[in-house]
Amino acid sequence: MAKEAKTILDLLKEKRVFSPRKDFSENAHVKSESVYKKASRSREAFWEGFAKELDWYKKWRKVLDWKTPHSKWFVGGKINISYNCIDRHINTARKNKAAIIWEGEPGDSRVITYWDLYREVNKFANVLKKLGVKKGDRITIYLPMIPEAAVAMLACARIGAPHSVVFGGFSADSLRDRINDSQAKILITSDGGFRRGSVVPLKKNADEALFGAASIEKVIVVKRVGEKAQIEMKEKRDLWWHELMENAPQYCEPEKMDSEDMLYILYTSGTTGKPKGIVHTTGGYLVGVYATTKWVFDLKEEDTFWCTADIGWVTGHSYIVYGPLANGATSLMYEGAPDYPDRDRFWEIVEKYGVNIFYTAPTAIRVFMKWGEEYPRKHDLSTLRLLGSVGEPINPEAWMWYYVNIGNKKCPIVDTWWQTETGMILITPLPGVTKLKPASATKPFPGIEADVVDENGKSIEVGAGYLVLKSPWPAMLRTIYGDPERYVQQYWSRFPNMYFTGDGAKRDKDGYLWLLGRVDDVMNVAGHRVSTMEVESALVDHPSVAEAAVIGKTDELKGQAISAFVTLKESIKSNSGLVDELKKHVTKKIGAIARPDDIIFTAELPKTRSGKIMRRLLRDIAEGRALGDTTTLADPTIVRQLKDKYEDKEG
Ligand code: 7RM
Repeated sequence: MAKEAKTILDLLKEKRVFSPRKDFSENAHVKSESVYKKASRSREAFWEGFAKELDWYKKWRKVLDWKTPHSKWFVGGKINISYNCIDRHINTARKNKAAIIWEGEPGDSRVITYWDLYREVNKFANVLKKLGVKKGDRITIYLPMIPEAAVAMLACARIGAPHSVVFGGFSADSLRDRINDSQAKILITSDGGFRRGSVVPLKKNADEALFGAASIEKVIVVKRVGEKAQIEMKEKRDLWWHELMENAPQYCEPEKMDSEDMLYILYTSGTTGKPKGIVHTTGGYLVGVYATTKWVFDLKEEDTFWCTADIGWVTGHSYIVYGPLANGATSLMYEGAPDYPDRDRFWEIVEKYGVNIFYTAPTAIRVFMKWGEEYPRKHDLSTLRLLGSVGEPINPEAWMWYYVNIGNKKCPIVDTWWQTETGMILITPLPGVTKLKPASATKPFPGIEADVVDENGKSIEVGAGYLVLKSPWPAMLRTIYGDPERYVQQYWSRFPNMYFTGDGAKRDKDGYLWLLGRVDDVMNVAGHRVSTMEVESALVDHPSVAEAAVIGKTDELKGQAISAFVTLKESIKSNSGLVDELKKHVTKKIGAIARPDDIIFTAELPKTRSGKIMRRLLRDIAEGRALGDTTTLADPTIVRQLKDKYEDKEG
């Protein structure tokens, strides 16, 4: 316990408060706390106000239809998201404004104006239609961070074909599972992508995934790396993006989507081995991301907004593509790693494009901290006026480092809490009004009813408990694709009439929220969600492994690192070669983000008398704590032996 308690205590001791600067507040979209009161007086009227700033084909009859746990927003409304992200800007002064500024890893770059985006999206929507894609057909996108990824998403949205973007770092097996779960008809990929000077073989992975993914009829391939990747184009199945685009017609009428028509599926890790296909719909999602992009980031017409996430995660969906473009903003997109070719790559990009708003993850900030101030100091970062953080709890030290070294003590930091499921930011400061406390995500966004509750669902005024949401919000997930019961069971069963987030949180006497990390079997590794069960299944899939238990161990840089405790089949002898082999096996099954840092072989795993693996004890062992209560164990000596073994390994 000692270690965990210390971090929480540190948080509780945190006393510094940073009030918004006067010059920032005076010019901010939100200048006064009265928005909170106004929103809580009528949440529906509050969200409706944002909906009215968008373009609808047909107005909604009703803002919200709520039958717990199912919500419908802007009922009866008809809208198209690609129209709202593109068409409505091209008859304004934004026509030739940069919509996407793209920086490739090797240093190539493209500036895509709203007009350019309009042309590309229309043409690609026509390409999809010509290949027989109809409203409702699912399309899988497996691309690097290149503009075509955004074009493909928006083209899908234009014709009403839900996209399912799969992160380019996922393996062939993971891609196959996601294709099969969604029964996608088309796969969009590229010959490869660049990562730290080498080529990620996306097309090769895709080919492998397609053995056993029969729903895919056509594969569209973007040429990104050219000769640097050896790829094979399968006749009749594989088509080049650029060839299809050559003769595609210039205009494609947007599909008039119902507010509740599906916009996308995005897979995320849950507490079982099988990722969940989170379903987002059209009207409410757009209103939610539009509103939060505008208010949380205080987004202005002239801003260059850079969110460093990958498009394969929800942060990329909501805050690289849909939120910024719905606001007519300039969104920066970067293909590569933060340390390639050197550790100042991010700051070089901020300087090169005069980035004003910068949104990244604590794990990246902690790595920058380790690399040292010299890297940001090499560059002029004076254009920055607001910083954001997302993906995991940020520690006060990292917050302060970010505030001083990147923000030059003048930029507010918005620590934004949300999830794939929430679709939009839900807990966050409003930069023009909220007093910041380093490492607190502060307060629910106006109109959001979050609470901290105990085991019985009773609200805890001041203290720690479970984070729940007590009323619906526009961008909330509607269901889990193909598994409506799991939706109810997963999110709405733990506490009656409340959405359970899976996170722990503490509320202080000022009503500020401090996120404490997951309380379920989901790990957070460098800002990525990884399920312990998924890694366990991958390990057990190896012929030498009998049983595996996986835990997230506190890690200074990554937040959590993966430790695996493995029992081998009787005939197998452990050896260091096998450790590497198992790590490789997990990488192959899931992807590099799930690769265990430690693998410890053990003759047995600590289990309760009813056969449940005691992960808490494994965590104690991995984090070097005194062993807690072991009385419920079937065989307490196992833990002692394991602990000795672990400490031997560390020493
Ligand atoms: C946006 C995203 C969701 C999980 C969530 C939390 C953790 C995210 C914060 C955070 C503390 C934050 N979607 N999390 N943001 N924890 N402070 N500001 O990350 O679906 O991939 O992950 O991430 O545990 O439940 S996600």
